[in-house]
Amino acid sequence: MKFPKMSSRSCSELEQRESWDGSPLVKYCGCWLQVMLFRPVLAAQKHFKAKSTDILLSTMPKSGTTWLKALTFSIANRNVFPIDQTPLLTSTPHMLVPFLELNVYWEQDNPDLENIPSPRIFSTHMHFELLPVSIRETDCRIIYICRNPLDQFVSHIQFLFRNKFGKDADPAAMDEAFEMYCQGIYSFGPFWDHILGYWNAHLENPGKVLFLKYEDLKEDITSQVKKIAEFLGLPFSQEEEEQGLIDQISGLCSFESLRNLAVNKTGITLGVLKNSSFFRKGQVGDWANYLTPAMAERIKKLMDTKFEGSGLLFKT
Ligand code: PAP
Repeated sequence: MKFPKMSSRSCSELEQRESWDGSPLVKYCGCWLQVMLFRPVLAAQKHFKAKSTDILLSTMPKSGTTWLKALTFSIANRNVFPIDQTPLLTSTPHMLVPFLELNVYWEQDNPDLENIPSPRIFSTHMHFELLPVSIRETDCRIIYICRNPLDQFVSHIQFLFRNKFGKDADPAAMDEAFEMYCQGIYSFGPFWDHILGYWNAHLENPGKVLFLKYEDLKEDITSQVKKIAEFLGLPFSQEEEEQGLIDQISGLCSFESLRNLAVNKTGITLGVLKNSSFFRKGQVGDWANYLTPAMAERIKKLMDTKFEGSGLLFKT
């Protein structure tokens, strides 16, 4: 694999824009990042030392991050915590699986991560091309989940409205956000580069990068839970299957189950985001309630153009 050479240029030398929600963005190696994440991303690139037992969960925001965190934590730790004593009952998935750029390297450039028990599970919204070199060069595994861009856009906008970022939830605000989305100018955009980066990495090395789709998990969670376990080298034994462990994990991590836990109904994450806002509807196709036919057509055309020849298809 060939990767761009990382530079440690200062943010002020790079192209900058204001995001629709008012946050300043910087374009780094073709990826739009919130300016406040530039330093943590560089710190992670410089200092993160991956171990071969590490698991990295990677996503565009609003593509199924919370769900994937709950599932992977449960699958990887199933011999440590019985389902009825899982930390997921009292901690949010985001507390159990920290983001590299938003948690781990947020306050410190070089935190000590050595004593975290294996497997260490981290998450990121970074593009594949921005990942710390050690992640790409060791045997650690990456699980990527993506979601059809129509639902992902709507979910993101509704999340910002719910947390009262940027503009009020009026149609003009939606139009402005939509325009920037189609230009790829928003935090961790453009979606096509984000998705294609991991898709190509998966095609090149499927044993290292597992590529999942939110819609497939909604359609058949059992097969996807098995797939994750097998990818991690932790397949379910026949005895576990007969005991119904896959159903128990799927049930625990389902939208209804997580949403109804007290820990996910109250409190905040990252200082400002309501925990409840991570559980809105959890459906495929909710975009139809928000996007006009013309808007939907524009995103579909973008998908056709950008994903042409990649073999990537989305259920919308
Ligand atoms: P993040 O990237 O900011 O962490 P993320 O968890 O990817 O957010 O996105 C939240 C979306 O996943 C919400 O979608 P919606 O706005 O269309 O409703 C949320 O409802 C959905 N979600 C959260 N947990 C689950 C789950 N257990 N099953 C299915 N969908 C879920």
